[in-house]
Amino acid sequence: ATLTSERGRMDSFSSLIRTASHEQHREAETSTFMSDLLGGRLGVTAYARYTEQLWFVYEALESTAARPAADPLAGPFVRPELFRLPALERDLAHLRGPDWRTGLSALPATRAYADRVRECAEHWPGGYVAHHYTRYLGDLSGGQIIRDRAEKTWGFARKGDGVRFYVFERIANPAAFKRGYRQLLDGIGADELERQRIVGECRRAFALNTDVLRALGEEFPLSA
Ligand code: VER
Repeated sequence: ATLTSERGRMDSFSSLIRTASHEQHREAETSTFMSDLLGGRLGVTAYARYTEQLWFVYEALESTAARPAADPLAGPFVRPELFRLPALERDLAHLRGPDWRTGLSALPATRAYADRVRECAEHWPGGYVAHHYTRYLGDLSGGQIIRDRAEKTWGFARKGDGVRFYVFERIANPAAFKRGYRQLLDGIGADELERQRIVGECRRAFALNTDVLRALGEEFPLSA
């Protein structure tokens, strides 16, 4: 019985997704831009530019959410307490001033990422779940490390304007939330083939993130 339950846990869909994107997680985490950001080597302009790219991604995830929310497979994942767009907009107003919307621009890599998210939101609930997982579970985990670094590097108030994106005010216990989220993944109403397709879309989501980080790295090279 122990063996079976062990195996059951190892083979769970949430573990599968996590393992499948492990290599790419390392790649994103150790990208030049992220390393420089976490190393405190970038100016606040680079951080603002990064936050701006996130706005396009979350705009795509959240302005389209009504459709996946009404879908039996994706619906349970769509939770208003996760929504990041209002927090991002407050951060941008702080970083860029009240006119932040003027001159907001997506890098080509960001445009491609947002387009793919929107495509999934419209046509493929399973794909939407893959993008949802890749962003929100990451924000609830490593996002906290980025927040801490940003507060220290650029002097934002703790959990205040500038880093509100990383603060989930309506999620009191992130660890418990993540456990619940993984249970949702494990119970997802998708057959084996669809599960594989979702894992594939997760890999694609990571690749799209890495593309954005690479483009940002090119825009903000450290002066030698
Ligand atoms: Fe990750 N992340 N991450 N991350 N992450 C964790 C979990 C996690 C971390 C740290 C951590 C990304 O970048 C970072 C993602 C997705 C992503 C920890 C746990 C750091 C320090 C960085 C960057 C510096 C990026 C760019 C992504 C993808 C967009 C996911 C999906 C998860 C949840 C894994 C799971 O299933 O538990 C400490």
